[in-house]
This record gives sequence, C-alpha cells and structure tokens, in this order.
Amino acid sequence: MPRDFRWGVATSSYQIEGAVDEDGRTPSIWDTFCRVPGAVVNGENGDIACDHYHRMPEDVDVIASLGVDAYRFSLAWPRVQPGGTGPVNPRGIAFYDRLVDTLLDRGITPWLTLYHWDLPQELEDAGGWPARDTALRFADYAEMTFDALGDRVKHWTTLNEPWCSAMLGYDQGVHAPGRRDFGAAMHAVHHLLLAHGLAAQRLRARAGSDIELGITLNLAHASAATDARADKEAARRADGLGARIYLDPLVHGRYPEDVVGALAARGITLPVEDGDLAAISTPLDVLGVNYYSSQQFSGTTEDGATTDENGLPVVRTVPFGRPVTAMDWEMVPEGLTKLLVRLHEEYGLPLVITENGAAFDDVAEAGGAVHDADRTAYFADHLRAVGAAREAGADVRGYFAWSLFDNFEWAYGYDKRFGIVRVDYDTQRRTVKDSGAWYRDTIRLTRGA
Ligand code: IFM
Repeated sequence: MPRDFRWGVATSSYQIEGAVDEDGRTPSIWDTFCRVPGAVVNGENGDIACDHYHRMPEDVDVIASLGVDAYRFSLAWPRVQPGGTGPVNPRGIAFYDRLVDTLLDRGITPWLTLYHWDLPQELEDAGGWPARDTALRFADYAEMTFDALGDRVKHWTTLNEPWCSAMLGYDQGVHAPGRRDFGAAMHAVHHLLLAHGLAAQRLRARAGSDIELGITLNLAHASAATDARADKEAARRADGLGARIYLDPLVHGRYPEDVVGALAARGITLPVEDGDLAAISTPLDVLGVNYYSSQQFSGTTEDGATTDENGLPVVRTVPFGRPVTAMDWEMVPEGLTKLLVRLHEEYGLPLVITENGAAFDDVAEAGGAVHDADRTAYFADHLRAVGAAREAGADVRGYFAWSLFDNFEWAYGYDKRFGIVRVDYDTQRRTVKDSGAWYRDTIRLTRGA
C-alpha cells in the first residue's frame, strides 16, 4: 500500500458503549430487541458491552498504540437526540465531543458514522424505517450532530449497512426490530436511502467540500455456481437485492429496472416521491465497503426445482467448500478483489474498506494473550486482495479492521469475537492479540518505518 493509504480500526456504539440509560440516553430498538426471549444468544444485551462509555480515554490509548491513522465509530442516536425528535441532548453529545477531542489530541482522525442500527425506539413505534417520516427525522439528527462536531470531524458516513437494517431487521426478523415482512423491508430500503440522501444534502449545504462524505454498504461478489442460465439469473437476482438496489440510486439516481420489475411481480412498489432520487444521488466523496465473504448461487433447488414453495424463483447459495470463520462464513479473499474492481468499473467512486475481519474461537492465556494466527492470516489474505484490486486500477484509499475490540455481535451476543484486541468481559481488561500486533507492524512497514 502507498504511504498515504489510510489505516484504521472500527467499532459501533451499541456494540461497545454500554451505559444505555446514562446521561439522558433513551432506549433504541436494540435495547428492546435484546429483551425478546430467544432473540439474542444467551439472552445477552449491550447494557455494559465493553463499558467504553466509562473507559473512553484508556480505549483511545489502545487505539493509539496500534499506530492507526483513523478510528471509525458510530453515534447512538438516542444518546444524541433522545426519542429521535426534539433538541440535542447536551450530556449525550458531550461524550462524542470528548471522544473527538481525545482522538485529535492523539493524532487520530475521527471517522464518524451517524447510524449503525440504534434507532430510537419511539421512531420504531411510529413506524420505523418502513415509514417515510423516519428519513426526515434522520436528516434533522444528522444536521444537529454536524452542528456539534462538524468543526472537527471531516469524515462523515451517513449509514452503516442499510441492507442489514432493512433485510435482517424487517424481512428476516433476526435483528431489531425483529419484523418479518418483505414488503415493509423494501419500504425500509427506500427510506434508509432517502435518509442518507436528505442528510447528505444538509451536510453538503453546511460544509460544501470541506468534508469527506460517504455511506457504507456491506457487499460481496455474487457469482453463478455454474454456467447454466438459471444460475446466472440467480446470481443477478442476488446482486440486485444485495448491491444494485443501493448502488444504482446512490450513484446513478435510479433503481435497477430488473429489481423494480421483480418487486412489481410480487405486488411491491418502492415508495418513491418526486425529488427522492435527486436527494439519494447527492454526489459522494467515498463509498465505504464492508467485506467479509462472497457467495455463489444456483437457480435450482437440490432436486432441480426452479421455484420455491411461494412460487418465487430459487436463489440458492452453493458453498465453495472453503474454510469458514466462527460465523460459518466462507473465506473468499479473491471475492474482495473482484468486488472492488467491479465497483470501480461500474460506479467509479473512491473506495475505502470500512470493515473487514473475522471471528474465530480464540483461546486466551491466563494473562489474556491470544495467539490468533487464523485471524492474522485472514487479514493478510484480504489485504493482499486489496492490493491486487489497486493494481487492477481500483481506487482503494483505506482499510479499517473490524473490529478494534471483541464486542456485542448482535444476535450472537458475546459468543463471537472479532477483535484484534481481546476484551475480558469479567474484568474489562483489554489485551492486544497477536493479530493486533501484526496489524500495527504491517502499518509501520507500509510507512517505511
Ligand atoms: O459486527 C458487525 C458490524 O456491526 C457490522 N458489520 C458486520 C460485523 C460482523 O458481523
């Protein structure tokens, strides 16, 4: 990587902060969802998590010890604006104010995400992301946050992984708010994109080109399992709902025709109003890419059917037969190269990997040391894949390891550890894992130090 390549580590608010009822913070949909019996492994929740809210200065020391340029974190909307309406909460925003100052004091660039899934519960009660008003509320929240931090924060990401918010939250019901309604999920897709667009317009109006503005999508390379037409069709469908339904409106200002057609065949119309697509396609400075794995698809079931029990075309994932991480996700680093080259060619935006990493079943020594050669190999393979994409012309400008800390992995609770720094949840002791030391040394090497 070149010397000006940006290296970072990433976290999100609900996954690390804890302090869910302090200083005026009100519940988010995740506080509620965690209380639903069976929703989260072991009935766990983010009440304490990594206790980052109370340990922030020491945590910034840990970040600094890794030698990274930037720290990607998110804000808890119900901390900044309890309930999702009304004025800014001075005690809530004060935490992020201190975080930003502490980072800057240590020479670390703050890379702020406005929304990493902690929707104020009141907004869900009023309809959540399937309701248009949530997008309007988000634009207000974005603006008040910018007014508080925009003098020092220059890297702004609106949303993290809207696919997860819409599909896991409103279609599959495995993330908050736990709804299972495909039509509602599609409305959520549009209102998430609208939220992004309205916020982007407000931030641009305030800051012009003084900020680097982006959105982060979770993306993969979708390929056909064979050359059969049905498999190619399945890959196209998977890519349509996984990637193009976000990328096309963001970059080209229109939804993909094949996706719109497939939704119409299911009786679903995206709730687009005049001006929405113009807002959604507000020019971006950077596209954040979260990458973990890739999939290949078949258009037939194992016994040869091409439609499922609901009469819908089959889109079946066919394993590559690769080793998997503790999440059961296959490791497919070359998929990252293909994805980045494709994004460059079809969408032409500067790219930053805003998340990449792996959960493994770590074994900790008594003192906390973790010799996670598997995680180090994952990082090395994927960084090589980024290098290959750059050589092929993709404009990839940075890389954030997911995650700085072991943390609350949503419906998996604390079972899955993604950190390059171990967190002992009994003592809250932090210990840099071997992969963290390797990451630090790799960054040093690229700087010629
Ligand atoms: O932990 C999550 C993160 O919150 C969003 N991207 C994927 C990570 C691993 O599942």
